Amino acid sequence: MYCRAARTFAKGNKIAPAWRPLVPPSAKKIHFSSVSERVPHTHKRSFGQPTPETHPELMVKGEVTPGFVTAEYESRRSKLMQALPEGSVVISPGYTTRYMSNNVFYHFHQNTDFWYLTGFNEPDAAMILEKNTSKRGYKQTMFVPPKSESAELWDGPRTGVEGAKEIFGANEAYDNARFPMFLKDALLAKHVFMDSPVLAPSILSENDAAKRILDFGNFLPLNWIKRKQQKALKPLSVLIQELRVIKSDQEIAIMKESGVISAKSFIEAMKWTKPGYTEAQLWAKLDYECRMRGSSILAYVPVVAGGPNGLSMHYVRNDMMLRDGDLVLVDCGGEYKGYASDITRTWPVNGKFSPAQKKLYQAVLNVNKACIKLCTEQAAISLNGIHTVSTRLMQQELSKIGWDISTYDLERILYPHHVGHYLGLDVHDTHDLDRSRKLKRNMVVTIEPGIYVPYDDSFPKEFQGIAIRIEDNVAVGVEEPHILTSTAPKEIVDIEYCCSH
Ligand SMILES: [Mn+2]
Repeated sequence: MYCRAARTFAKGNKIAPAWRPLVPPSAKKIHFSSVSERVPHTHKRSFGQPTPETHPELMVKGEVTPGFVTAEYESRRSKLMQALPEGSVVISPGYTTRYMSNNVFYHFHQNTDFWYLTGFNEPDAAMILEKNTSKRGYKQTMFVPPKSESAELWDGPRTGVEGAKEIFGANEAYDNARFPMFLKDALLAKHVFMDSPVLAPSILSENDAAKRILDFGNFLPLNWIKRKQQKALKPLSVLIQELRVIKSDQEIAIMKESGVISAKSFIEAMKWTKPGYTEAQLWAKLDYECRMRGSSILAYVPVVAGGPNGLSMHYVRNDMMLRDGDLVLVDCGGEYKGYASDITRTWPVNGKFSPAQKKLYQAVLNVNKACIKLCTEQAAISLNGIHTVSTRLMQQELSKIGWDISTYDLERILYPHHVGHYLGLDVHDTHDLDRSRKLKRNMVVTIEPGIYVPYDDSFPKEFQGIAIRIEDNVAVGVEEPHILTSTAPKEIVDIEYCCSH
């Protein structure tokens, strides 16, 4: 990790830091006639993200991002713009770089709405779409970090203004420093669709000029509130989420690949687990196996919870030792070509379920399988509907193993979360859309019933301290559900087989 402070110093004071060798002016005149032959073809033109030119092993000609061609992005934008009234303008910013501490930045992750519309994967970009009467139906203007020798020396290659037009379909593209000027005009349109800049760090919230235009000082966006009251500004994200909630066939195909990769990493993790290893090591194993198969990153901080650690829904410290006789609950998934997987499996650390663990596990598994069957258009049911079914089924399954439980205890203590959520570019995808809408073909949802038994003597002693969740990713079909994560073992016999090999 380099220190950005040195760079700021060099810039601000026009003095090169001491450690940078001084190049005598005469050296600049040296001309290597054979330079172009020595530059690899992948570096003759450089970009801020993979392209078919630089990453032929990953992309084919015509793709904007791996797996997705220009026409797919074009259709997303035109669907959005067609639905808007005449005189509409869309202002969509990407994320800016976010920091873990001081100068230490996180791995850059794009704002998924912006990614969905553009596929552009550099920080500090923005797009303005204006509805018009052209054949395309709209004008696309992009603002991107410009090509810059000094900035690229530090941050790596940028795609630049020309690339934004050539690859990302922009009618016009500009240096992002010019964005505030265009923003000022865009805000004058009859209908302006944009989200509050307080929701995410972007060029809207970080650029001083843009902040002034939005009157967005001191965390009090005055003009924002005024404009909202005048109804000139309308929320954008929810419109994009309406498109995102139904996946294209290509998105489903990529999500299937994503599911297979993450499922395989679970198989390898099960094979590898042993008492004495730590949760942190198991986390590293899952990360390694996902990325070795093409995931770019884990889609979220995983839960790797040995024994009673699984009783906390969002246990992500993952810093304890895995103990003989405990189960380990793992909620983890890779992100592949932009799309998240979200799998949970629970398996015995020593490879063999105890009789009590087995009984409770089978109960949860039966609920998981019954709920997955409901993920069809024909069942005419919503995620909320499936949740209701899941609590009823859980009660029945528990009663089969001799445990009669009140609905109150089940819903408040033992199974306190929802059976599932939408899945896509985000793990909790299209989060503004409620879960009461009927499932439609090519929606992708998770089904993840669980049971968490605290150390409380009003519950059977044999089950206390056990946490089990079984989560799959399901593409909704007309008559049949398509389980994207079916290759991750979940039958007791398969898990025990896997753990013993
Ligand atoms: Mn989930």
